[in-house]
Amino acid sequence: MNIIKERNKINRAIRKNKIIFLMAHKNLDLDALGSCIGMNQILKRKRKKSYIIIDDKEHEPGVEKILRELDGCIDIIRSEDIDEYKFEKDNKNLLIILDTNKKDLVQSEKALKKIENKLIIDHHELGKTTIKNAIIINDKKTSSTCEMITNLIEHYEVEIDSYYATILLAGIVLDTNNYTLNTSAETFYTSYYLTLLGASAKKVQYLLKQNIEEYTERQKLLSDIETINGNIAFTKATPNTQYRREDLAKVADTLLFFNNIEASFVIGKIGKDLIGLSARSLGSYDILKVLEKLGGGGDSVGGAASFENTTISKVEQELKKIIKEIGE
Ligand SMILES: [Mn+2]
Repeated sequence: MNIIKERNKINRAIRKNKIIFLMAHKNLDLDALGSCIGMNQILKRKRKKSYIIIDDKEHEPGVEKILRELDGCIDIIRSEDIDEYKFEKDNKNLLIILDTNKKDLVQSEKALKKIENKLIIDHHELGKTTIKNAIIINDKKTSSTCEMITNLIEHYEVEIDSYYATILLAGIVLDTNNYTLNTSAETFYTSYYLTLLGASAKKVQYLLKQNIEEYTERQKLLSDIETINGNIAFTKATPNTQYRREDLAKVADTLLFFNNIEASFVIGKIGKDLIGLSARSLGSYDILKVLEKLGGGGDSVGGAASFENTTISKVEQELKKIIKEIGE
C-alpha cells in the first residue's frame, strides 16, 4: 500500500488549502469518476469544501448512471466556473488530479493554470507531458486509482455509504478487466475491504453493463485478426462504422489475451474525418516508440494516436512500416 507511505504529503496539501478541486482525465471512466467521488468523501469527512470538475459533454453508460443517481449529492462544476468557487485569497486552493498525470489528458488544461497548488494521485506511468509543479503520488503497481483511494479511506477510517463503496469497486473491476490485468493480492484485499463496507458485486455488474450494439461492433473487429512478427496482434475496422476511442482500446486489450501476443494495435474510424489507433502492450514490446513516430503518445502499456484526413489503410501502411523499421 504505497499511497499510505505518502500520506503526510496528502495530509499537508489538504491541511494547507481551503478549497479543493478534484479533476480526472477526459472521457471519464469508472476509475476516474470513482476516484474523484471517493476522494470527495474523504474530504467531506475532513470538513473540507470540495468540487469535482467535469467538462465532458457525453458520458459512457456507467458514468452516466452514477452521475444521475448521485445528482444533488456531490458538487460538480465546469472548469469555466472555477473562479466563482475559488477561495478569494490566492494560494489556498488545491487541485487534486486523479487517474492521469498528463496535462493533455485532463478534463481541463485551464484548471491547471487557474489553480496553483496541485497534487496528482495516479497509477499510470509518468511521461513527457506529465504535469509540472505538482506533488506526485504515483503507484504503477496498483491496479487502479480507486484502489489507491480505497487504501486512503481504510487508513483514515472514513465511513462511506455502500453505494460509494460499489462505485470504487466498479473502478477496480473495470481497470483490472475483471481481475485479469494488474491484479495483486492488495487488489483482492482492497476489494474485500470495499465488500465489508457494503459494495455490491451485482450493482457493479449493473454499472458495467454494456450496450449490445457497441459490443457487436467490437466483436466485428475481432473477426479478422492478423499477427505481425508472431507477437503483435493487429486488426482494423471497415470505414463505414464509427467507433468510440474506448471501443478501440477495449479491442486492443482483448487482443493481449491470445497466446504469444505481446502487443496489439487497432485502427478504426473515430470521427467524421478522424482515424484512431489504439495500442496495448504487456510491457516487453515498446509501443510508445511506435506511437511517438506516428505523432501519438501513451506509456509502455497503453497509448493511442489519431490522424486527420486520411484513410484506415494509409494509417495501416504507415504503422506496419514503422513496426518493420523498429524490428522485434
Ligand atoms: Mn485508471
